[in-house]
Amino acid sequence: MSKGEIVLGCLAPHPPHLVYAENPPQNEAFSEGGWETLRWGYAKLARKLKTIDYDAIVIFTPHWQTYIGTHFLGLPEFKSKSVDPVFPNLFRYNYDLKVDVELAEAMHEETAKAGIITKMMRNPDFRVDYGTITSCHLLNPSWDKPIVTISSNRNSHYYSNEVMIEQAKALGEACMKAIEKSGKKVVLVSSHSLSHRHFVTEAPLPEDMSREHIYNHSQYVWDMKIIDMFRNGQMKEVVDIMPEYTEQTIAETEAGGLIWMMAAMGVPSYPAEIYGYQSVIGTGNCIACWDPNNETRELVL
Ligand code: 2X7
Ligand code: FE2
Repeated sequence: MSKGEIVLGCLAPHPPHLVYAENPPQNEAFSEGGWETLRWGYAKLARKLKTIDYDAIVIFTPHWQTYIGTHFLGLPEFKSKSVDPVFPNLFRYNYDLKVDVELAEAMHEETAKAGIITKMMRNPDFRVDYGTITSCHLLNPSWDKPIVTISSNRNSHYYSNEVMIEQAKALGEACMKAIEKSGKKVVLVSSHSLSHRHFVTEAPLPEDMSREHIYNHSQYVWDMKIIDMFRNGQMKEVVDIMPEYTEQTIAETEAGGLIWMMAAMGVPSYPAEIYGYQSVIGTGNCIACWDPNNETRELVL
């Protein structure tokens, strides 16, 4: 068996507004559109994914929060309705998804070997979070690949951003070992926004784009700084400034997803592909990917 590999790493924000704006048949709410810059960027990245040969999507989500250890989905199928607790008016999504349990178990095993507390989620009634569903739907609307979802252990809250970084690095390296041993080709997804201060009142029509803008200028400047570093292949530097960036912009990087993905990918020094940046209820959202293949990596935006 040949060595498994990561064929792509995606930064895939998950405001449920984006699924709402698409009006897929799985979602019960109806919209008149909105947030096109992000949705069109996602559509372009989804087309790239269709050209890549891969076996599974492995996604790290901040909205499955676990306080004791890191958990992995551990049954072959999860089917239910996922309702966003904050935006039930926008997101009531009927899902039926397949899990690569073999890969999830291999990651669980390597994670335990690295000394991290970890558990498989075997409850058939477990409701999959909207972060997983939104990012996976927008990257692969046909849902024709199995997924592995990884929970976010709340290290930043229990300890500090620095502890979160150490744990996320160890988790990323453990997942990489499992992928290599599995012989599979895997797409990694780090599901989150960048800056995360947001409005606390909703416009009468949520998709009214005349009401959408970044929450404040300083978090916009921080986001642009980070995205510039993505473009320039400075991921080591991004990891270094992550505690300060996260604190200054209350970024959703606090859950550890980006560090996990970068550690698994050996902290890339090549440029990221950028597919778009837009605010959703004032938060900063960037769609980006890291393509380890020199021949297919593009300058997108
Ligand atoms: O989970 C989210 C988010 N990260 C950003 C914006 C809006 C809603 O939900
Ligand atoms: Fe979120």
